[in-house]
Amino acid sequence: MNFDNRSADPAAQEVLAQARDCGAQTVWDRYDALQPMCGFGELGLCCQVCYMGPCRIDPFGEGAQVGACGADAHLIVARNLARAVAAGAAAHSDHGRQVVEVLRGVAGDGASSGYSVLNPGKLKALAAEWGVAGNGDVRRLASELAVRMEAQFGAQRGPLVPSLRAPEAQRARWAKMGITPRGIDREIVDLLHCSHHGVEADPVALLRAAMRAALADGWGGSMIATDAQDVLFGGPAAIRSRANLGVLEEKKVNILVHGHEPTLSEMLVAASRNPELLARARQAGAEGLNIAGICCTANEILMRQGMPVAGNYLHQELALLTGAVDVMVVDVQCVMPSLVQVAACRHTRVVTTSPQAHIPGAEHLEFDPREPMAAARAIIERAVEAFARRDPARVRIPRHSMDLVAGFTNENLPYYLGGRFRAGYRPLIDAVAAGRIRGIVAVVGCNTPRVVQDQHHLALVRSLLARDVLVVQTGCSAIASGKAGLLRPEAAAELAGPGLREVCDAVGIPPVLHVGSCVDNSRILSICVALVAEGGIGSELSELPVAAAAPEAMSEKAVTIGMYAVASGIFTAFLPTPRVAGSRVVRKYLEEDVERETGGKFLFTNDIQEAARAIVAHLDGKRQALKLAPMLYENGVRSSEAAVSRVLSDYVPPTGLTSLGCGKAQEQSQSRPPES
Ligand code: MSK
Repeated sequence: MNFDNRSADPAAQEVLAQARDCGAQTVWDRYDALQPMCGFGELGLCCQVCYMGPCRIDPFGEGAQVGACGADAHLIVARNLARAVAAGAAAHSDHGRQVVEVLRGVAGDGASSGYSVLNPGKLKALAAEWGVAGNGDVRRLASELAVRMEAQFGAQRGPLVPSLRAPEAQRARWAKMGITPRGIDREIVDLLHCSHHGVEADPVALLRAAMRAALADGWGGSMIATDAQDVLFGGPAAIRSRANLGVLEEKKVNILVHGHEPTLSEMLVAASRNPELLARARQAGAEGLNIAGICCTANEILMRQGMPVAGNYLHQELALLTGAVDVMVVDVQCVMPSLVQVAACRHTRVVTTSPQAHIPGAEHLEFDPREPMAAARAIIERAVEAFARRDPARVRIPRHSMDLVAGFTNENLPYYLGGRFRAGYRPLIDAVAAGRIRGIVAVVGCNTPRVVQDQHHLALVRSLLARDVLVVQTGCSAIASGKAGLLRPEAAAELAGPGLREVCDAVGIPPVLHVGSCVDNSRILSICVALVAEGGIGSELSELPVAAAAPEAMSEKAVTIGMYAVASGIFTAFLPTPRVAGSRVVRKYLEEDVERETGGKFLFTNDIQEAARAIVAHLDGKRQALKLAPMLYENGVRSSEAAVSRVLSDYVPPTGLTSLGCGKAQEQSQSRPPES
């Protein structure tokens, strides 16, 4: 058994073979043991919102067609989906709230005095946007901004301040539909209320309420999280690193961070450079301290610090099975409760840190943002102690790791795309208008054992690149591309169509841009806003030649992200099909009718080739509507000499960016745009 039916990643296949040999169970084993899964549940037809049930609707029309209360299949499917959206919005937005609390404490009110503002430029820009006046005292400004941001969670009336960044035409659509997001918490509570037994009985009205809550996440909680993190920890810049299990180091103390919030992980990175702690590691026989990450905490410290990524969602157990992880420290979201059992096969300590997330059997060291360095030190001390107990004979680290470049944002992209003297989105828009780049597609989201790990992500991204589509990525999808080498500048020459390759070669960027973690999907919205603002390829998001895809969606947050993308006017392919197949009303609304209202729509499918074809057709349709030039190359052949653009003629690359090609010296590893 070579496990290629479980993962497309050779490192994962290697560790899965080790797991079989030592009898360790992983998510794939548990998933297989659950087959066949409940067909009612898969179709979304099982209702558990009251205690008359659970009720289930017979999809073949022979048995019950309504629940005990009279709810039909369409209402039940819509209610289940709405509740997933509420949970996803709550998770992202609560992450945002935690970071804002830390930002408020920067002024020294006792809540989180261990942090400071590392990005005063962004702080001042945000203060101007939010109407915060100040006398130049950065700490005061940060505190005032945080107070305003906090108020967005409890606000009763909208619109949310960050949602005003959306183009006017898009906001007019929301107003007409009655889905302009008000307060973040209010929309989540409203949706839970509407989907309670005996409240909203119109499935389409419920889906509109779900869109409003999702918008409160995308243009509210998530956007606030991204902004507050950038203010506290610095705006990312293009940076080199490596990804996959091979980043674990046999001779060093390995600490893996996993989850989503960067507040502790940033401190761990700082503590890992502390000479005293390094000396302790050496005393224990280690050559140093190695901090790496899983999932979105990894993306956060990758984007800002260049820390290596050990893997995406389905790698969390595999990393422990290498026997090389001394401590896995987790915060919130996407953390499998199984970690403690898997860690028990080795010497690894699992440490939970959030007051919201405990795992029986794990050590709980509750993170206090007033003493972040103390928490980081305590974790490193535990890791050093665990290293001393590590059995070298049981350490088997797959030799797979890949170079990558990450750290692109809506703020620094103009600099990287336009060069030193033409920073802006105009060169990108010119490349799209001239038919060098077909469009821009966001490929985001999780892994799921329902799909061979990474296979959908990689198939879709490769297929889009070949068709001259620039890809932007976040979350575990970005990590999948990182492991496969698609985040290297060289990937343009290897995989991109000739038009995209010309642009990437000239600029020195990879054809796939890593723009961050799950909350950083807000950066993708901001890129779309900037494209509209620059002008020339659409006056609202729904007119742009852009699309989105979640090829291996697992989390409720993925449903929420898809929902706010569609509500923002973006065509979104969602795979595997979520639990909507039991209702033709829900499917028809979300896959067809909603387009007339928001300008966006879903494609639900299990077929990644169908998704790729539909995305390309969508981009071509948008290009046609905008009367853009035909694609300059079709099937690798130059199709129109007339469409020669001026995009690259006077390009002067930003200092250092073209040196981000892999294999170059480490001191060249970060290219930072000028301070704003
Ligand atoms: S971590 S939500 S598995 S992308 Fe953001 Fe990965 Fe999905 Fe979690």
